[in-house]
Amino acid sequence: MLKFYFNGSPNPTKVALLLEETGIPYEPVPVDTRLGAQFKPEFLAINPNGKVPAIDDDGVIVFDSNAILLYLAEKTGRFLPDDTPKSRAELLSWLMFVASGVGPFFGQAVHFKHFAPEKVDYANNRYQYEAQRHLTILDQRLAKHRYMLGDTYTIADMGVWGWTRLATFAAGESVKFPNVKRLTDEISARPAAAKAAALKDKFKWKAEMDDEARSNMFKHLAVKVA
Ligand SMILES: N[C@@H](CCC(=O)N[C@@H](CS)C(=O)NCC(=O)O)C(=O)O
Repeated sequence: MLKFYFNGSPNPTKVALLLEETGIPYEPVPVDTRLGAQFKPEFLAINPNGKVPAIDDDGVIVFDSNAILLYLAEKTGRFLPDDTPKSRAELLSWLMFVASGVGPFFGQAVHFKHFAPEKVDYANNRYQYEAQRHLTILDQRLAKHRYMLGDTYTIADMGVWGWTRLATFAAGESVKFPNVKRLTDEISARPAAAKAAALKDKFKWKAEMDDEARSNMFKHLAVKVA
């Protein structure tokens, strides 16, 4: 059975959504990153990058959330746009936009807004700006199309949803993106999304963001490289 290495954060949750949408049987394997489980040799053998999500699909290993979305969508033939060069180009473009833009910039926006041990105005402003810039691009796209790729719900929407369900946490209460909210709310109302979001509640996790958690999640605190 497919093993799904995960925690309750955005990148694994978008993969949980696709697993639930497709109904693929899977065994969830919790990786408590606050306890440093991502650095155990057995997990690094699955993902040398030491991050969740990753899957082991009967010996086929895939890591990085958007790679997993594409792998599973292509394997099942589901949640993909039309099989034309134009549609595939759009899928790859928006999926990579999520992978290289939305994910990393939202991740840093959350870090500097909520978790950085010291307040750094420059970094906070830069990543808030970038998070909001990416949201603006998504919002403009969704003003013209029901879904990211047009009329069909695809893995590009799932990739977006993983992060936009936390848009307020990442970018602040005062930031309003009505079209992004419409899509996010529509997906969140799907039974598969409720199951994906609830998956983490079946396991026990370290709740405190204390010195132990910081030492596991923010390894740079212990070294001076610049
Ligand atoms: N590019 C990766 C990023 C994965 C990622 O950053 N995962 C976070 C949770 S959302 C993680 O495992 N953090 C633990 C750590 O950095 O030690 C993806 O899209 O899957």
